[in-house]
Amino acid sequence: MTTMILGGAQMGPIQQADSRAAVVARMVDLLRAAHAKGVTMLVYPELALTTFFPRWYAEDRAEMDHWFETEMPNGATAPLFDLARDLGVAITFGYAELTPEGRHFNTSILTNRQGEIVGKYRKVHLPGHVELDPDRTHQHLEKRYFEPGDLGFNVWRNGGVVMGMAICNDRRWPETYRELGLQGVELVTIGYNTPSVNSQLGDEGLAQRLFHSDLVMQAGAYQNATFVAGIAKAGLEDGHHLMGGSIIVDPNGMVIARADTEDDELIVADCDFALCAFGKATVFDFARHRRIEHYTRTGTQTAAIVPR
Ligand code: CDT
Repeated sequence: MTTMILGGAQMGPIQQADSRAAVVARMVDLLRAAHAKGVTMLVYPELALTTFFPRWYAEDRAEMDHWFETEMPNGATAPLFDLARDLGVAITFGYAELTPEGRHFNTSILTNRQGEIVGKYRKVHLPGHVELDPDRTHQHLEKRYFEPGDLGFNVWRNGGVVMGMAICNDRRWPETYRELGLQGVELVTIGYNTPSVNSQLGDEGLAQRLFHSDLVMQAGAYQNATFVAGIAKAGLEDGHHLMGGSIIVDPNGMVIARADTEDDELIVADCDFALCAFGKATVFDFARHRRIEHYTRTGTQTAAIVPR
């Protein structure tokens, strides 16, 4: 059975003025620290190379194109890919992707331990809004700058483990985990940038936002008998606070590693993927217990239809 030392590379804030080279240097430091602890799979946050730019409004969307990568790897990220290959550490991280056709996605990639990209995911559940919203305390314009991912939820066998990716807001949706669970996922990696304040509910409070983050990932892990690594970009970024709370969750839904800072911080967990097999063969043996004849709404209906 496969075991793996899994690392989560939480990242502190990235300011608008920070160069890609400076950010990649921090990622390289985290990678070296992870390797020193025996990590062979390292998870970085969503939009790991830049500030969380969707908080800024630009009337002309093209003004934001400088935050996007047109190829991956590229000159700026080459040192990270090179070191990951040399150390034999598989990595996953998020970035803004601008395709040759001019399409914009919130993307993450997965490499194998040879430093080759083996998987790509484009964020499906884009939160926020399209137009400037003066009623919010801050903007969250992902729906303005990205289109919904077009690749769906896929898994890849990587280092003997069935891995799938999701990005930030995806973690709040049970459909994310179940789509991956139905492909036998054993590790779901999720990078996130979550503001500490709800722009539409100021008194919600950080404790409740952290609780919701834990809640959804622990439930997703348990209900699909999979490990989940949810890794934050945290701290005061361009005057806006992002929450931390990175965790690694086991297939029983238990948190087995947790970050306690809002800075660059490595968390590590020794994962025995045999743990996934028990849940997948018993209470969450989908083949025996799922009743798809009663699930048609889930795949065909978006909004709730409420009886009058
Ligand atoms: N990056 C991202 O998806 N953040 C969202 C914030 C939602 S508030 C509009 C999240 O779910 O954490």
